[in-house]
This record gives sequence, structure tokens and C-alpha cells, in this order.
Amino acid sequence: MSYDLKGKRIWVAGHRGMVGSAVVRRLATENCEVITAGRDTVDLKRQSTVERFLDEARPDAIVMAAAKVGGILANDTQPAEFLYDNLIIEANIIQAAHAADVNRFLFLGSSCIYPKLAAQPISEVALLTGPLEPTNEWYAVAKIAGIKLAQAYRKQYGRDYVSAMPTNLYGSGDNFDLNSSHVLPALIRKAHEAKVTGAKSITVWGTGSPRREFLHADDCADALVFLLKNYSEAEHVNVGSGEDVTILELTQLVCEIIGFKGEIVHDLSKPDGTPRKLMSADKLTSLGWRPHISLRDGIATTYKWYLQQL
Ligand code: GFB
Repeated sequence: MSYDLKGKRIWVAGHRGMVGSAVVRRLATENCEVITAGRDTVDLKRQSTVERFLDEARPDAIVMAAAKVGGILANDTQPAEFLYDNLIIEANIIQAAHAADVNRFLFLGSSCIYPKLAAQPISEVALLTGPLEPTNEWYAVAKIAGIKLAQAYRKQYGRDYVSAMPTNLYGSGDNFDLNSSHVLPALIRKAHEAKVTGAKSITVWGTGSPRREFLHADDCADALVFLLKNYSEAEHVNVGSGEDVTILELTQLVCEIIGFKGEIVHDLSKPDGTPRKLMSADKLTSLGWRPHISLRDGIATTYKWYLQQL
């Protein structure tokens, strides 16, 4: 399968977010026209405004990077928003895409769709084979529904809608708010602030033993454009680096890159979440894609971006 992007009009929904902005940057190197719409133009939670926008904009393809996202604490404490916002946004966009006769669609999910205790590395067929991780089951259920919506429009209407499941992402444009962020931006901020204030320690949540896989947002965007051009099957595709580290190892790496030499203290009142979620990269690798940004280089450039924002 080959989908030629040349001359195509592509709407990147969620273009202000970390992933959406990376996709816009990546698409700028293709011979296509990128369409974006701010919140003032399209409220993605209102079906009529999404329908009106797509009816006028008439893109050839859509990359759906719009979502309510957050780290383990945000997921655990705002279940209503993580479930409702994500369900309504994806339902509105996918249905309106079909209504506006948009035949190519790339839906983005997350590695948390898989069962908490799935065999590692997790392959695509593990979906819906066991109970979810409780801290993010709300988000996971919404994302599973998104995969199924894309499959349903493919099955019933022959739409060329596909889904990609990125692993834990990080990079420029990430959220560094300590209550709602994912672990990597939180650690960058904590290590930086500890270094500049001369603090003796930084505090990480949980035991430090959970393992996580990380992928830079620019690598993710590259993989997404690759899939847009080369993939057309009902089954979703994992998008990851194929390697994972413990949260303690990650903390030590961040501290080394930033130059913080103090102690690492654990806050055991905070959740660990799922023990491990390393996805199998076999499917994407066999299609011909590989990541290019190492975790060390990715953290260093993300730290640079963070410093520029201060
Ligand atoms: O990145 P994170 O928030 O999300 O946390 P999940 C990963 C691990 O890092 C957990 C630990 O074991 C956290 O306890 N951790 C240590 C920290 N220190 C910190 C800290 O300061 N901040 C944060 N945030 N974590 C999310 C899901 O799960 O992953 C979402 O909730 C989504 O639904 C996302 O799927 C990719 O990897 O646990």
C-alpha cells in the first residue's frame, strides 16, 4: 500500500500539542498542504462545529493528535474528563470525517490500551485480552473505543481509517506542570530546579521499579507520517523504541544529563502504575521504520527546549 501525500490537504487535529506540532513540522518536509484549526475556530467537543469545519475545509486526510492527555496522577484523579473528553473528541472527528467524505484517517491511541499484565513485549494482538491498569483505564477505554470506531467505519463503509499506538512520548512542547505531566518532563524540571537551588535531593513518585519505554515526539511524528504513507489495515500498529528502562534508571540518566548530583528520594504515597509496558516494535520494524533519536540525545534536546522556555 502506498498513499502519495503529494498535493494532499491534511488536517492535523491537535496541532498545538506536543505530538500534533511535531507532525506539522514533519509534514512540512512533504509535498502536501497542512490544515490546522485553532480552538476559536473549531471546538472539538461540539459535533456541529467539527462537521461545519470539515464540510468547508474538505481535507483529503486527517491525523488525529487531539486528545486530553496527562501523566499518572492526572489520569487517576480526573477519570471523568479523561474518558468523556477523549470519547467525544474522537467520536466527533471520526463521524464528521466520514460525513465529509474524508477517506484517509490516522487515529492516535496509547500503549495504555493493553492489559496491565500483558506478556512483554506487548504485541498488537494483546488488545482486550485482560484487565486494564486502574490508574489509566478511563483514558485506555476511550482510546480502545477510538480504535474500534476507525475499524467500524472501515468495515461498514470501506473507509481507509488506521490507528497507531504510540508509547510514552516526550520532547519539545511537552507539559512540565508537576501535577499533570508525564514522568520525563517532571524529572527534567525537578533535576533542573534542584541543581539551581542547590537542593540535596529530588523526589520521584513511587518505587522507581516500574519500567517504561520512551520515544521522542519527532521520532513518533516520523513514524506517523510513515504509516500514513504506507499502512492500510484494520489492526492498529505499535509505535515505540523497542527498549525500556526503570524509572530509577531514567531518573539517574536525567540527573546525569542535567548535572544534578544529589540524592534520589522516593515518595511512596504516589502510584507506580503498571509494572511494565514495553511494546513489541516488530510490526512497524517489518514495515520498514526505525527510530533515530536515542533517549540520551532526546532528553538533552528536551532539556535545552525547557531552558529556552524559562
Ligand atoms: O509518565 P507517567 O505519569 O505515566 O508515570 P504512566 C510513569 C512512572 O513514573 C510511574 C513514575 O511509575 C510514576 O509513578 N514517576 C516518578 C513519576 N516520578 C514521577 C513524577 O514526578 N511525575 C510523574 N508523572 N510520574 C500514563 C498514563 O501512564 O502514560 C496515560 O496515565 C498515558 O494514560 C501515558 O498512557 C503514556 O506511564 O504510568
